[in-house]
Amino acid sequence: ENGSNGWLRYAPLPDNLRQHASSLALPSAIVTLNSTEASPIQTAGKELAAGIQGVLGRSLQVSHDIATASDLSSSILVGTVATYSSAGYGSLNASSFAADGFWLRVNGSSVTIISQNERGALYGAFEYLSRISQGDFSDVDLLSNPDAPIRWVNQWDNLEGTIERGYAGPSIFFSNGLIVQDLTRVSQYARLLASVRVNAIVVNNVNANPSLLNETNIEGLGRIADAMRPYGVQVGISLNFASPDLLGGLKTFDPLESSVITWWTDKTDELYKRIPDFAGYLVKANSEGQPGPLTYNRTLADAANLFARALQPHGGIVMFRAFVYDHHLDPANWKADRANAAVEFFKELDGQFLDNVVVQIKYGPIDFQVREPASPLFANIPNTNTAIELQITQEYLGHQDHLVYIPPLWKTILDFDLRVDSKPSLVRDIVAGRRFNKKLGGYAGVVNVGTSINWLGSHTAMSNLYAYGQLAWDPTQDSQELLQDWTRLTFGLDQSVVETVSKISMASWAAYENYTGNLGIQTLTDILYTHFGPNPANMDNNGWGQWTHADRTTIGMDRTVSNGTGFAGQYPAELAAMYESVETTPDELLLWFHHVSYTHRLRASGKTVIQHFYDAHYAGAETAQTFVSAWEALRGKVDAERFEHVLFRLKFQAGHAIVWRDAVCGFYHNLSGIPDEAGRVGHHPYRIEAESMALSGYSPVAVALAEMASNST
Ligand code: BDP
Repeated sequence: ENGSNGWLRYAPLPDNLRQHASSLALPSAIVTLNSTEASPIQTAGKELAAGIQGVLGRSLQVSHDIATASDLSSSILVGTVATYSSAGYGSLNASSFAADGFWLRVNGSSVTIISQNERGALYGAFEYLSRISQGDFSDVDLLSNPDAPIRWVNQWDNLEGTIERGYAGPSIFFSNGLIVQDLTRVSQYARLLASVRVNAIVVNNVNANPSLLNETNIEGLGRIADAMRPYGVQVGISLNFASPDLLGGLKTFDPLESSVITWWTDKTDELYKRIPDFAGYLVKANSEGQPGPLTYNRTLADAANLFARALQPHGGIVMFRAFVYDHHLDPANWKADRANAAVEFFKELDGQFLDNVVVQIKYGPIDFQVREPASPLFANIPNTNTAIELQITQEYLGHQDHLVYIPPLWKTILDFDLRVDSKPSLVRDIVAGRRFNKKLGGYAGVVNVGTSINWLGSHTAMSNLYAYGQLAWDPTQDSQELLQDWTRLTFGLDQSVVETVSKISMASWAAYENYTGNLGIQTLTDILYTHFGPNPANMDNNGWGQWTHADRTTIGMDRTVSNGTGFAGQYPAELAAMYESVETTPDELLLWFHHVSYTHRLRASGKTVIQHFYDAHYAGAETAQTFVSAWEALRGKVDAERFEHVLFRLKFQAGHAIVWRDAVCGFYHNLSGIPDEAGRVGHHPYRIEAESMALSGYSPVAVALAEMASNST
């Protein structure tokens, strides 16, 4: 049990359920209505056979020729609306199927899986397998359509094989500037993605290397696409905007220059020649040192449309990132608020993007912090297709060394009502295209799996990938129910395992927020590179605009219109008014929107801000300690290999939560001089200081953030 199959283990059912299953009339054959080699329907047939073999120990034959299929009333029939009717089964109401949607009917021993396109049938097969893997053999008649057409993942893999913000080893795609030869893991990854209905992947870093577009690498991308195609996962790439210059030698990358337009058009045609179902481009421009159209005084829309025109004849799309900002801001000028950037750049371009452009917006206005308000950009470009960018790789959330189940955070954004024109305007309805009548839209999740055998370096982190795909398909699903399905599929059906994993996971985001950064102050981490351990001191003197604006008596970014950076005014009127006032801003975002004294009292608890900091950090760290004992109680109920692996990480997290607690509490205690009412801060109860340990081979060194160390060393 090394985790390589993720949640697709098809583990044998426990004896009682197998016995129950053997008393039922179950399908005895599989018929796939498509004989094309490597089509998703063929994959569905193979997957069904393997799954049923694993779960029930029965071998079923797969046939493509209905005439020889034993008995259809006890078969699993897999096909599309078109192949179903041409095979003479009657006609289905094609209009009730969206692209990628499927119909699954289980009627005793007859199982029917029909879809509009091929990959939909594969999704239906995975749905059936998920049910029987969890011991559910009941009849069902389910028509399931996706909420949004775009359900992509992004990998931030570099051509030399490293991964930006990847915590699970080197790339499965690239090595030494080339696409790797053995793509076995790439197709296994496609299998995992298809099982949660992800339909495309961007394989390289948004900080893109132009040589991905050379001839050898285009051929390599073709091999990646071939490896993923049987799972219905289309391939796209990130572009370096300056490629016509850097790779093409044109000495310009002006998006309106005809030589540049021709260069991109030819490149795009070349890609489609090798990869006819190529998904499209992802573009990061004029952000964090990346080249972009602003160099030539062209707009971001000029840039996006350049690619849109090249892709349009082939049916491809451009995901154009809204993550555009200046990372050389002057910390002394705190009103130059990075949070304002996306709306400032994109609002005036609304309506100028072509139909196959989608603006990809990070969920919050800054950068994947532990708590952010929903990005106001979702409300400001009603005439533009949009997608939400979420992050599965735990960049600011403890890498994969801390267990943080993220869907509850994502839900605060997806379910958030932006009240555009004082009408219901949930973020999930905006990105699905419903709210503003757009055809395109959806989800992009930054994943960054690596060569680690369990994909993300942590078994439990896989729940985030699982739930990401499921929520992109249907964002109204319950985070806890998704987690429980994932747990049964991953660790088995023992109820105590399901309850424990559920309890830990559902408590994890709140705990992490408690020990790393409260009241909307963001994750108080090192900003300059690692984004891992605590470094509250660094929050105010960086050029990256992730500021807390803390001094000896006050803290928080005043983002009001009246006295602050004006950010609150980027929201539609009702919300702008709510965030403008300290009285109506929800406590969890207080310091995101307001600059207050440490002794300001919170509305809900009546505690002061500083006392809330102390209490929350102690509470969060204490919760993290309970994860260890809760997991330890499962010894013997989870296979030893994964049990120890998870335990090791939970112990690390428990310790690191204390480091976080003491560093952040100590820092604000020193800064404000305000004592902790409970008398804990500065005394470090429960902590074992380095001085009291017997260690050999170590010598004391001064530590830059004194609060993180034992007596400053
Ligand atoms: C930040 C990451 C950086 C990415 C950037 C992005 O720290 O590595 O390149 O976002 O999303 O969160 O472009």
